[in-house]
Amino acid sequence: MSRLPLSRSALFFSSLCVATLTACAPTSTPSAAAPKANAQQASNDAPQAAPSFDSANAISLTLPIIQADRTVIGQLILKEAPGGVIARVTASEIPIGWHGMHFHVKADCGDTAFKNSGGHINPSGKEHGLRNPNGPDNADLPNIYADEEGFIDAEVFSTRIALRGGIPGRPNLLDNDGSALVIHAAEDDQVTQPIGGAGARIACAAIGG
Ligand SMILES: [Cu+2]
Repeated sequence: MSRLPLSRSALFFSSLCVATLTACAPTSTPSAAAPKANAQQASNDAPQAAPSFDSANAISLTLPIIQADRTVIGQLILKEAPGGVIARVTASEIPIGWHGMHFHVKADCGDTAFKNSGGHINPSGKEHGLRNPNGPDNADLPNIYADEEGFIDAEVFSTRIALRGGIPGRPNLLDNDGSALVIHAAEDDQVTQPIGGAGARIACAAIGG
């Protein structure tokens, strides 16, 4: 399937911002505003479902993904599910190949190296890596792949985080300082500490905060 050239893709994203008032800003279902009080609680409890999950009032967020030069190169959609969070990533201008991706502790994509987003969300204190017998940490996610034209279309699911507070074993992405989805330059080997050798941070989406 042929893909849009990068310039048209960029136009698509900017058009999306105009066409839908919510496409380029954090949005949430007002009645499902995430409680702040129990955010980022440390717990070794097994991941659990949100109590009395109400799909009609489930939180859904649409957020811009930016690269180092501040341009918007894609979109992150987060959807609350009874047992975790679904994350859909669409992006362009990503170097071909596999890339590590994690949830970092702060909704701050303000510096070009995206270091302001901090380290991994990890109140569980587990080691990094989906293939690590002493892991994974709360931030860990599968790798995503950018095709030969630099496009990513991926959807992943994590049972180790949440979009509201108060769920044992699942820290809230929407706590007081929010969080960030960070895409790295290289593949995450899912074993090596602390980030699987995934290298520099090349794209970032601020979540809440
Ligand atoms: Cu990371």
